[in-house]
Amino acid sequence: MATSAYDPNNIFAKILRGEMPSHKLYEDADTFAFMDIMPRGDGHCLVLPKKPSRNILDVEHDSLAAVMRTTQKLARAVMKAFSAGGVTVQQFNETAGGQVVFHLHVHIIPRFEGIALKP
Ligand code: DGP
Repeated sequence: MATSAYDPNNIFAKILRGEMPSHKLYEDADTFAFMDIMPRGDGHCLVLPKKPSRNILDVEHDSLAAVMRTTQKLARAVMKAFSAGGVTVQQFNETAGGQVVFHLHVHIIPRFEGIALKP
């Protein structure tokens, strides 16, 4: 799979190392979740594996499974917390795929009937 190398100085790696602040929502042995700094809707948050992975193209299966377990847990939690009618789960890979920060992350965005996401 032809992807670039993982850059240990990407912004999410710094957040994981505690070198940059974040609004933490959840943490376990394998994953970390925090609020998105540019929310596309109320309650927009991100789930990351702690292990370095650039995106879905290079992530190890155990790490990916852990991210999806946490994604399900948080999707249920934010839907309840925001009394949302649904939830959008999104994930971008490489620049052409819309990825901006190159540490794997999953977006969780609570959704409300008739309300579009901010661009
Ligand atoms: P993408 O790689 O396209 O999935 O977008 C990266 C997302 O990360 C975008 O929604 C904004 C968010 N983001 C970027 N920098 C920071 C940061 O320093 N802190 C937080 N909490 N979120 C960030």
